[in-house]
Amino acid sequence: MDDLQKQNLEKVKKLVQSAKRVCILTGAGVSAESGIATFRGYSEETGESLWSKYDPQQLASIDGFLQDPEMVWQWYQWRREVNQDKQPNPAHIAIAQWQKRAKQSGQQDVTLVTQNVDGLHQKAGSDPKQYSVIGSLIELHGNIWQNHCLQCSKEHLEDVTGVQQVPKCQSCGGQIRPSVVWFGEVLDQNKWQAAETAAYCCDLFLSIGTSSQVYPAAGLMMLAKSQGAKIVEINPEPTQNSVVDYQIKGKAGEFFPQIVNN
Ligand code: BV8
Ligand code: ZN
Repeated sequence: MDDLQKQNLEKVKKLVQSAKRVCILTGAGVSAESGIATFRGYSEETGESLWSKYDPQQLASIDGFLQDPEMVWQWYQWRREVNQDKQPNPAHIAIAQWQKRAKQSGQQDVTLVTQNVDGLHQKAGSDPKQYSVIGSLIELHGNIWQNHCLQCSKEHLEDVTGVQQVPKCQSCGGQIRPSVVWFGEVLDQNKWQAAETAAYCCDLFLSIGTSSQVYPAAGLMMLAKSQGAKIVEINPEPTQNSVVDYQIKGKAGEFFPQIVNN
């Protein structure tokens, strides 16, 4: 690690200790060391990213599902199958432990906003709240382990392991779909408002493992900056975000525990 990186790391450790309100935004990169494929860019652990092999408009959009429900359903069933045994890595665990310490001490608010749908933050102990209270986990893009009816939105609680046909809703006969936010769909307004509040009110914004290309999540960093927050990015491939104050060029699982466990 070069001297600038070492200096950045020391400065970020101090920021973490002195911050009052922290907003953490994570993306697929925080789960790469758990063996879950990212969407863009390259990850040592999982090689080629999903969007280099599949078309997101076909497989992660509402239009794609309406066009070919079976194909989209089966792609999500494949993703659930390959990811069902994946475990949280040191980054997920360090975030969850920091949140717990902060809640116990009452000295800091640490709110976690994730774009990830893999459920690993929750598995690591971060606490999802549909309608966030400060210090919890906000799953902006939903959760791949949950399903609901496209027509009446009723939750579908049946176990769908191995189900290859699109299940039918028991209430209205509609189509069951994964409870994730697809391209072209609006985010849950309560979650989005909670995420905006966390970014707006924080004095430290940590962007971890995201390519910052998907909106509106990618706009949270700018919102935090506009209110004077310090911006830290942890990513082996630094993004073009010009508002980043401290760039930690490295893996989340390697660097994040060093930053918060001191
Ligand atoms: C919406 C589904 C209102 C779940 C996903 C404004 C401007 C431009 C475009 C838009 C805009 N507003 C809306 C849009 C359209 C669109 C959009 O943003 N398009 C982009 C691509 C231009 N947004 C939407 O449609 C959103 N809806 O805004 O509603 C509306 C409605 C209609 C019309 C207009 C507006 C909905 C967005 C949600 C889409 N759903 N997924 C699923 O199947 O997973 S997006 C998908 O990308 C995932 O959710 C993912 O989380 C998300 C973001 O990707 P990242 O998490 O950043 O992951 P990525 O692979 O890209 O990057 C990983 C990074 O990790 C890399 O940088 C890599 O270097 C790094 N890394 C690798 N290893 C490590 C690491 N980092 C640390 N440690 C490591 N070890
Ligand atoms: Zn229904």
